Amino acid sequence: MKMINAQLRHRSGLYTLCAEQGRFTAIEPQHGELAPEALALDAGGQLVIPPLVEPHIHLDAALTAGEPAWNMSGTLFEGIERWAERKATLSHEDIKLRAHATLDMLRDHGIQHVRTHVDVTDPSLTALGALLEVRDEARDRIDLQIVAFPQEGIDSFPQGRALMEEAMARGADVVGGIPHYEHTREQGISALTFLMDLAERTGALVDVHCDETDDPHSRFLEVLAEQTRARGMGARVTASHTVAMGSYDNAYCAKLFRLLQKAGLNFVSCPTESIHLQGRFDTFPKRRGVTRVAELDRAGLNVCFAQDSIKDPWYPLGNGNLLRVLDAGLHICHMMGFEDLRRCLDFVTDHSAKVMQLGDQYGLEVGRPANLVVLDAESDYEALRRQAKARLSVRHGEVILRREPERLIVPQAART
Ligand code: 17E
Ligand code: FE2
Repeated sequence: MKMINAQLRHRSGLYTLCAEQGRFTAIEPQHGELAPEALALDAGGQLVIPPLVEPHIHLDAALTAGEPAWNMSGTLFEGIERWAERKATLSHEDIKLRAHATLDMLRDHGIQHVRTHVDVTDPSLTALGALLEVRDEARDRIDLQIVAFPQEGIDSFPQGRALMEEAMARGADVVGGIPHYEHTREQGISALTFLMDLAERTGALVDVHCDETDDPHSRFLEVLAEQTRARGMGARVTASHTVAMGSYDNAYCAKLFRLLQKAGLNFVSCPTESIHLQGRFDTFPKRRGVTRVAELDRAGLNVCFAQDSIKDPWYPLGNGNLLRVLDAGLHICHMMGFEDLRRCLDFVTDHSAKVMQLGDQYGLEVGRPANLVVLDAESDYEALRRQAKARLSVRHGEVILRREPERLIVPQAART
């Protein structure tokens, strides 16, 4: 593959990128714009970035909203109840069809790396079995990581621990958790200890749904962070949601942040999901129900944005467009100062790649897999503002998506 006239983030001038056998072999500055070449892809001066990364989605539940019933209260807990009804009717084929359709949507938006949670509080582990197959079948489009996610708890669900162990033995990549949903604080802590032990034993990564509630007393993040620190697991551990942090008082947060920095764990915020599910027990003033994204970032912690849901019992909208979530997140988290705007793609690329621990499998550098996306914009700021589309997606040196520019026709009589 050869691509000319590429604008790279935060660099002036245009670049040529070359790849052979699926890996970058050269990334070099050009002297001015090059004329189109027959065998080269032409970025036309548009932004070329490593693929977008979706670090938190639930593929097993995607595209099931309303089946058999809609979540009428808009709460997390009703979502879990509605999902339990749908879970009882899952089939292998049903999950595979919806997961592939959802991955296609993500591919269409320039995403090539995805971490999905899969509910393993099901004695048949039907969803896990289906997604293990999807992980292989999707390799030419997407790198998929699978989290063994105990939606109905580990210590408060029958055989919860055994199901987690079986899921890891069958090939899940990441150990999940949901301590705020366990029946008691003690169970939340024992479940966290169990899942961290399991991750250490199996060498797996960790990604816990942590404190997804407006309850300011939900303080499992400190437990997860302390265990991460004590075990030296650092960036191998991710805390997802942590929305209770939006309700913690500042004195507690000042103490908590010291520990978070010592632990060095990652954070994922799902701002569209959280603004929808949280604040549901407030009248006015209403909380935003989102974690402290800007504050985590300023404290040097790794934090990124994710979609969480596409048309499922928790969230009725979504279409795979991660830049929509970035736009919402920056609004909700008061992050529209120029410094944030000019680096906003960090929150859907590099920071998320770190969550997934992609290491040297990610990034525009010689020797790494030749994966890239051309966005229909020149800069982070313009990509966000114009909700730029992926014009081209290249994976292992091959084009996997090409999008023709939209054409608008304004009749003569309607022109100004
Ligand atoms: N399950 C959960 O516990 N929380 C969520 N936000 C979703 C599923 C989507
Ligand atoms: Fe989630």
